[in-house]
Amino acid sequence: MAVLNILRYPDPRLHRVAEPVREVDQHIRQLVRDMAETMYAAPGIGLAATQVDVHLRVIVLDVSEGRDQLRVFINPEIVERSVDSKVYEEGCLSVPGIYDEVERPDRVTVRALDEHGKPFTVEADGLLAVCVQHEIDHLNGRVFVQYLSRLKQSRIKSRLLKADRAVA
Ligand code: GNR
Ligand code: NI
Repeated sequence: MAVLNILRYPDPRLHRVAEPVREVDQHIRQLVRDMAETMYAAPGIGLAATQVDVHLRVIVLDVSEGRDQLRVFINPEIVERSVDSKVYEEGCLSVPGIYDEVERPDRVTVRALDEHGKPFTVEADGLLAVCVQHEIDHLNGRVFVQYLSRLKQSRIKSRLLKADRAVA
């Protein structure tokens, strides 16, 4: 097991589009374990492979209170979205210290493979719906700040670049 390094916005690698997993094998299961360890250590409620510079369609997520209900989504697809939307204050491990409101469909139905390659479907609402959409965005090279105004995006960029310079 290993805690992996998380890329920080505005790293251009966060905008790569992840490739579908061809076969859910031991290599993928090891990636899932490392991603779960990284997510719990951060701590965060979700993590997309893109954030650890692996450009495969793999997500781990745990929105439970007890932090004991890991969910794994491989090659996730949103097959249905609700017409009604909801605004939620989002954050991201790749955009530390920044929180802002994003509007998304309130409920989504997601189809994916689990860590054994078995297909499943989940109807997500609440925090799970927010988080799974946020993670699928990462796989498509999209970071939540891209829903914000240009002005906010450029302020966030300079703030994070400055913070990174301060620790370097
Ligand atoms: O830990 C996380 N919290 C969070 C809060 C509100 C909306 C989305 C998230 S996901 C985030 C972890 C992360 O960056 N996943 O990509
Ligand atoms: Ni994120």
